[in-house]
Amino acid sequence: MSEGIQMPKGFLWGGAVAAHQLEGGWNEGGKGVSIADVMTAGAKGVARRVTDSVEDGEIYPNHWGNDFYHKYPEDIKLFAELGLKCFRTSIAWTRIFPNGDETEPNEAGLKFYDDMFDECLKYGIQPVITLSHFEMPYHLVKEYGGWSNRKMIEFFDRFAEVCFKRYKDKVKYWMTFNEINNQTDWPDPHPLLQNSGLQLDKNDNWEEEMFQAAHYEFVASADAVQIAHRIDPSLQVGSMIAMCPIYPLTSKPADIMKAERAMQYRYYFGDVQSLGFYPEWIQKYWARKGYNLDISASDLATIKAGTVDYVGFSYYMSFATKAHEGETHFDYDEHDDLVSNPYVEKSDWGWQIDPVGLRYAMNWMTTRWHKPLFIVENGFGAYDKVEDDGSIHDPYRIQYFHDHILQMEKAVKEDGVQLLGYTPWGHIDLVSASTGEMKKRYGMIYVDEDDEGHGSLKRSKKDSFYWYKKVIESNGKDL
Ligand code: P53
Repeated sequence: MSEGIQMPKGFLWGGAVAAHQLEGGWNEGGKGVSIADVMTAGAKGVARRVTDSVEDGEIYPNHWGNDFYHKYPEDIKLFAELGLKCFRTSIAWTRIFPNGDETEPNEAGLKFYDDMFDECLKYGIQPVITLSHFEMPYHLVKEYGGWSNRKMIEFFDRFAEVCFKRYKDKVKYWMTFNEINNQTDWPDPHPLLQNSGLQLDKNDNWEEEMFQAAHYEFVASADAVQIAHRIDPSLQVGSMIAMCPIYPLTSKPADIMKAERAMQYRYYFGDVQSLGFYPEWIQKYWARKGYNLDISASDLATIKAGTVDYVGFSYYMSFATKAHEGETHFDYDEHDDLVSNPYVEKSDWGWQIDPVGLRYAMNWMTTRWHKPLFIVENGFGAYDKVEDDGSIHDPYRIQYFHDHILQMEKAVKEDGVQLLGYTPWGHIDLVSASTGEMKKRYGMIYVDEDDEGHGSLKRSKKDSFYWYKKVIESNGKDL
C-alpha cells in the first residue's frame, strides 16, 4: 500500500455513530419513543416497516443497539486506545423531549449526555454532535405529521437551544439534520420517514411533500445556526449532506445534462444551507410541476442569515446516470435513473466503491460552496468472520479506508480543500440504518451480537483497529 500524506496539525481523526443505532436503552431514563423505535428489522432487499406503535412479536433492533447506553465508559476507553481525537454521535431527541412538544426538557436525558461527553473529554476526545439523526419523536409523526407541519420548526428550535446551552462548553462542532438530502430518494417511503417523519398515502404528491418538509428543515437549521451563535459565537454549526456524486454514464451531451440536473437536484440542499438561497433552476421546476409551497419572505430571510459554518458530509459511494431516449426536461428520479457504473466495484450490498469520487466530491463542494468540509461518515459495510482464536481479519475494510484516506489527503494537500476532520462510520459495530441488520458491519471494533440482538455483546479489536490507530498516530502518513 502507498504512503500517505501528513495532515495539518489539529486534524480531527475520529469515528462516527448515531444514538439510535447503538445506544439501546430505548425506554430508559424517561426516553420517549422515536421513529427508529417503531422500525422493524429488515434485511438486504427487505425494507424495514414502521409499525403503528411498539407491537408484541416484532423485532425492533434499535431498542437494544449495541448497548452503548450502558457500556459507554468501556467503549470510550477503547476509542481512546484507538487514538480518536473526536467522536461523532447524535443526541436522541426523545431523551431530551420524550414526545417532542413539551416545553421543559427531561433532566435524566440531559444528564446522560453530560456524563457521556465528560467521559470523552477525560481522554481528550471531542464530541461532535448531530441534533437530528433519523430519530425524531414518534409522537411528532403521529400528532403533527412530522415535517409536513410548520410547527416542527418551533419544536426543533427549542431542542437545539436546550442542547447548545447545556453543552456549549463540551461540544464545539454541531450538525443540524443528518443526510438531509437523502429525501431526494422520495419514491422510496423509507427516507421520507427516517428524515422527516412523513407517512404519506397514494393520493399525496410525495415529491412536493419532500420539498415542503425540506423547506421547514432549512428554516429550522438556519434558526439553529443563529441560536448557537447567539449563545456562543465560537460554536460551529454544519449541514450534513449525503454525498454520492452522480456521473454521466457516457459523454453524450444528453447524459451530461442528465447528470448535471441530477447533481443540482440531489445537492440543492447544500446550496440552500451553504449559500443561503434556493438555486435558480428550482423555481422553474416547481412552477412546471405546479407546486405551491409554503415559503414566506421571512423564511427566506432566515435561510440567508443562517448559513452553515461548515459542510459535514457522508461519502460511501458514487452513482451514475444516463438520459432516457428523447427526454427534454432531464428530470431526475432517483429510483429509475441510476445505472450501474462499469468502472467501479460494488460491496455485498451493491454500493459502488469509488475512492477517486471522494476527491472529486470534495473539489466539487469546495468550488461550489467555499466552506470548510468535514467528512463525518465513510466506511465499508461487510460480513466479518471471527476466527477460532477470536481475531477478525478485515483486509477489505483496511483497503477501503486506505484508498479513501489517500484521496482525501490529496484533496487537502494538492487541491487546497479545507478539511476539519474525518470520522469513519460505525467504528464500533452497530445497527444498520437501511436494513436494521447487525451483520452489515462497519466497525474496527467488533461487537458480538446478531441481528436478533443475541450475543455476549463483548467488544473485540479487528485488524482494522490496529491499522487505523497507526494512521492516527502518524497523522495520516502511515497508511
Ligand atoms: P447503512 C443511504 C445511503 C448512504 C448513507 O448506512 C446512508 C443511507 C441510509 O441508510 O445512511 C448513512 O447503515 C447514515 C447512517 C447509516 C450509514 O450511512 O444503511 O447517516 O445512519 O448507518 C450506513 O449501511
